[in-house]
Amino acid sequence: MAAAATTEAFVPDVEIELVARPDEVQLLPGPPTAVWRYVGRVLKGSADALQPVPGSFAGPILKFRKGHKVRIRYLNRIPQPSIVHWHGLLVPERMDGHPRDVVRPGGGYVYEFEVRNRAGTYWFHPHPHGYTGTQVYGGLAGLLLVSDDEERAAQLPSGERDISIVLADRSFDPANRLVYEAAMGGGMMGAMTGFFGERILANGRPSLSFPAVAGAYRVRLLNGSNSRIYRIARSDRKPLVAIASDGGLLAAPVTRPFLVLGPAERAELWVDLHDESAGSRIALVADPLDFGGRGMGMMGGMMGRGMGRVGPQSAPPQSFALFMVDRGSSRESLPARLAELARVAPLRESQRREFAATLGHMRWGINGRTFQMDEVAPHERIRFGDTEVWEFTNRTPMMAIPHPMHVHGVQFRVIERFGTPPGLARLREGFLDGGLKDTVLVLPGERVRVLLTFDAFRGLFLYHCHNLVHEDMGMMRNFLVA
Ligand SMILES: [Cu+2]
Repeated sequence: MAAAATTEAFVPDVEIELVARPDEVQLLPGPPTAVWRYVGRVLKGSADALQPVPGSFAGPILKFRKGHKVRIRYLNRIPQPSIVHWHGLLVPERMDGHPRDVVRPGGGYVYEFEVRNRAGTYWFHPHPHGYTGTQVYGGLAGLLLVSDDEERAAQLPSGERDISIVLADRSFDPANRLVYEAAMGGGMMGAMTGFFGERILANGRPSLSFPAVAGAYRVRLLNGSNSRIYRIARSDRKPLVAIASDGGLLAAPVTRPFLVLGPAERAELWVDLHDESAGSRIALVADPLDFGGRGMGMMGGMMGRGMGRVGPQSAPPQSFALFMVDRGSSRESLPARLAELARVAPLRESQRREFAATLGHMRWGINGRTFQMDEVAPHERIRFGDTEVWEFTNRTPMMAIPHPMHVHGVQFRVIERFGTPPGLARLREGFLDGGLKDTVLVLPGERVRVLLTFDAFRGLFLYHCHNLVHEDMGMMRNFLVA
């Protein structure tokens, strides 16, 4: 197979070895926790291209520049077939981590691609069919940060004031072992709603704290959870200032009372501590996410219970990142403009496709279909170069569950949301729909229209729900760009 070997004509700027392997990490008091994790090393290029995350299962953080040619030698040392997907990156089909390209335990895969994306907070994780949830839960996920000249011009906080946080929920047994399957076996309702761990971890730790100056911080957030949705706010209830979404900088900063971040979504915050005096303690907190029951009928109540069984949906706010201001001050000003983003204009010849969440025989699907390795339905064939409107609908009367819908191979724009039930309308204040996105949370009852242009690569790509329990049960499909 071509991807098992390097290509002679490809001269990488950065070459990395990335190994997925079992390990043990001290996460909680008591015995260490057995995890799977990625470990890596730089074989060629700047040592800054790979930054380990100490004391965590998450990571390492990969750092690339736009335009760089990257070669990654992936080695699979976990006892399951696996493959790596570079979430949000525009790469050729055979570099995208399609489940058909899984490598067996002991095998490897060589990735070669040029970084085409603009600066932003992307990430990487396994993508085998049926095991993605298990493998991500085991610890296999890391951030991939892209930088470029436009970002540099914005002069955002950098160095130790550029902080990356991966949020993920986990449950542990009394011996500190990760619990996933047992909870999944907790019945049909568990499989329908997803998995909700008892603890929220930030970079694999119960909480993070940072000695801070009275200045500004750039905080990158990834929801790396299998199913949980976070509602994120400041402990002092000042509004959040968001500067970037999945696909990089917003055109201009926006303020939000809170952020709603579904699985796989990213956001970047400008955390302003200028007005804080020495001794101040400002935290980012994950609030209970009240889906309520009103406006969604009987099953709304059922979902409320399912999601509220454990964790913050029914628990008090949990602080996951604490800024302890005690080290002087600095002055930074928030740029009024951050980046050039094309206006989302109505299309002249828009091709519109609808992709509906469907439920059949207690299995989630899309338009009534579930994942088949090579199958492409007639409505999943796209002409290369076309711009289209895709409408994701979430209207399953028997089950009101949010679905974070992810499309590979593109960064898209959200055009419109319809049909948000009155009981959930407040959550809309927490979305960053104005930027480039690769994953969009579709609330129960909603229809969300996104604008996509398929001009990056021809080939077979995936779109799916990023609730990994849903994805693994088949709420995933191919589309073919030809
Ligand atoms: Cu889903």
